[in-house]
Amino acid sequence: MERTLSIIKPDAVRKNVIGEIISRFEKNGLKIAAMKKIWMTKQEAKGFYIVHKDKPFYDSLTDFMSEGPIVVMVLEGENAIAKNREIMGATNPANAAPGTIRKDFAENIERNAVHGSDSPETAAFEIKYFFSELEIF
Ligand code: RTP
Ligand code: MG
Repeated sequence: MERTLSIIKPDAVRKNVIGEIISRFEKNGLKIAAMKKIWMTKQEAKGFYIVHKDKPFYDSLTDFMSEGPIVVMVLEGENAIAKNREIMGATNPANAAPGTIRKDFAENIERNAVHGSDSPETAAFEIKYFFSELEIF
């Protein structure tokens, strides 16, 4: 069993599609091992996306991720990291496959509805950023 961090981003929370997104994870065999709704400060968003600190989109991305509440989850299952990214679809919704979350709910390459860890190392960092081991079941 593998764990990954998933975020429903501010654009999707505002669209009122939290349930529809979670349902796609469950239908694909991923289990919600932990979940909460939070509102990050700009500083907290910058800490979360520290790997992107030198990218041109870092400032805009962290403004977006702190503009409203988000839902953070730990998803658990076989190949959870890859499976979650498959369900999410490509970063840019214009390139996302039909039936993926980003194809159906993302607005553009930045306001793209969901986040998912991209490796075991980032998953470990990202899960710890939001959850204590005592909150994950
Ligand atoms: P994520 O980390 O959110 O799961 O998305 P990802 O792996 O598909 O994309 P990544 O390259 O890690 O980028 C992180 C987030 O930054 C925003 N972004 N904006 N304006 C741009 O060119 C651009 N590129 C990326 C997106 O919100 C992306 O999900
Ligand atoms: Mg990424």
